[in-house]
Formats: sequence, structure tokens, C-alpha cells
Amino acid sequence: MASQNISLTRYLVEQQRVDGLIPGQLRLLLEVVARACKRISLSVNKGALGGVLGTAGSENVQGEVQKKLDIIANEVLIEANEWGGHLAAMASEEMDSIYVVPNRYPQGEYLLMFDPLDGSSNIDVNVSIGTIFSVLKKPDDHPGVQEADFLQAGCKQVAAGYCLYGPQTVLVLTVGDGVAMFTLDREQGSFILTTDKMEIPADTKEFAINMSNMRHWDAPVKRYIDECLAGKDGPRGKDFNMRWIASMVTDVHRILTRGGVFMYPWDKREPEKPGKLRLMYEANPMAWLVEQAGGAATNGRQRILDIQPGKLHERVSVVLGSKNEVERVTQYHLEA
Ligand code: P6P
Repeated sequence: MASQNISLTRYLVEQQRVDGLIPGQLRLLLEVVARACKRISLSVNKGALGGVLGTAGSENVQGEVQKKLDIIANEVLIEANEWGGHLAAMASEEMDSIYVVPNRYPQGEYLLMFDPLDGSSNIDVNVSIGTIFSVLKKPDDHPGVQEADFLQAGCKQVAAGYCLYGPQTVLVLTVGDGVAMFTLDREQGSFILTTDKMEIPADTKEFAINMSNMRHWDAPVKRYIDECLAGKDGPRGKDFNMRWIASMVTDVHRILTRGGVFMYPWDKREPEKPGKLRLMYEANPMAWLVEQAGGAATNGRQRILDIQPGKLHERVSVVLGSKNEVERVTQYHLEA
């Protein structure tokens, strides 16, 4: 349901007033992140005209080639958030270690993690990309902040969301009371509430997975996808459609909008790694959003939000979306 001209600020103030889910400092933090995303959106939209396409000639902690926009987006988020007094530290897919707020600024009680520009392989071919963010509270049992403070299960998040830079720029957010979507009104320069409760249907006919990895999958995943491909003549009794945009933000946004199941499972190409996607700033925020919208999110066996992280850049298998489909995949893992 679209609400008339309720800005992000008014929404957050009203949520803060109504249920106390958003203390003032968290509201400030979310408004700063939204403003940073607006700036990133401007750089993304400039494309070749802004000299921001192509690679930066460096690699990130994941060993992935960094795009110029990866670094720009990371810098925008750091610069926007370091001085406000709401954060103790930040962590990013693009930085090896945490970024502690410099002493010249007041330290806050929150920890912000982000993938500044997810899906960056799509940047140069003008396909939607996005910023994913997750907020935790810093443990208050010791002074200062360290990397271990970030290692909290996803169920401890106090806010999570993403900004999708697509045909529209939309901000999707949860603080634990459902999922709201805001669309950027470039004339006003503000995010306007356009859906106040996103909901994922429990069933779907659409799956998202990179099919080129099929020969590397574990048996339960192969069984699930084979049954989807068998369509109405197979055990599922219905035909399925497939989508794979290779930009998690965009695939998840489609699922939040119309349902579906997204999978990036473990595969035997790198058997020592549990999966490709990162737990802290990709899987956890997306898992909370999906659960808040009535869906489910597991690593194939376990609820993602219950996973206790061991490392900041830990990877994880991801199965998320329409509840009944995620539960079916889990069942197939149990039966394996
Ligand atoms: P592949 C983007 O690099 C990303 O981290 C996710 O956004 C996306 O879902 C996945 O990797 C795509 O991976 O192997 O299909 O290119």
C-alpha cells in the first residue's frame, strides 16, 4: 500500500514515537546511511560520464577486483558516517579490517556493516546494483571497540536494509517491525514511503540460482532444482521460471516484491568455503528483511540469523525467499 508523501525522516520519527524501536541515535544513523546512498546513486547514474566505470586496479579482502565505484561507494559511506557520533566503528566488504571512528569525533553505540556496492560485475553493463547495510549495537561491557564486537549472530541486528540503484532508486529497510520501501524522489531529493509492508508469498514458481554451477552442487540442491526443471510433469506438478541477475540486491528485491527462492549454495569448486556470499553484510541483512516479510532464510540446514560468526568476512551458503520453498530445500538436506 503506498502512503502519500511520507518521507523517510517522518516514517522513522513516527516509528520512534510509536514503538521505541528506533532510538534517536539509530534514527540519525539510518538517515545518514540513506543520504550516503543518495550520493552513491548520483555517481552510479553518471556512469561513463562520471569516469566511474571500470576497475580500480586493486583487489579487496575477498581477492575480487575492485571497481572504481566499489571504492567510491565505500568512501562515501565512511565519510558520511564517521563524524555523526552514532557509530563506534564500521566494517565493509571492501576493507580488510574494521574502521574505528577517529578520536576527533564522538564515539556512538552502533556498529555499521555494509557491502557498499553489491553486484559490481554488473556496473559496466548497466544492470541494477545496490548497497547492503546491517546495524548492530556495540557490546557495552568494555571500553573502545574491536573486531570481535562485530561477531554477533544476525538475530542481534537492530536495523538492516539495502538501497537498489535500478530504474528507480529504492531504499528497503527493517528495524524489526516489518519491511518498508522508500522510493527516491529526485525532485524533492528525499526517499518517499511507497510500500509500508512488503510481504513474500509462501509459495512461488520462480527460482534464482547460477545454473552454470550445477555440476558442482550438493545432492539436495540438485534434487530441488531438477524437480523445478521437471515442471508440471514432475513431482512438483507445476512449471517454474528462472531468474539470475547476479546482483543479490536485485534478486532479493524481486523476491520481496513478488516471491521466489534465491540460492547461492555451497559447491565443490572451493570445498573449504561454506559458500560465496558473506554472512555479516550480505546474508544477515537480507535474511532479516526476508524473515520480516514472512519468508525464510537458511544456509540449507540452519536459520542464517542463528549462525554465530567466527570471522568478519565469513562466507555462508544462502537459501532464502518463499517460506514453503526454503523449507522444502531444508527437508531435502535432512533427507540426504
Ligand atoms: P556469480 C555479486 O558479486 C554477488 O556477490 C551477489 O550479489 C550475486 O548474487 C553473486 O555474487 C553472483 O555470483 O557467481 O553468479 O557471478
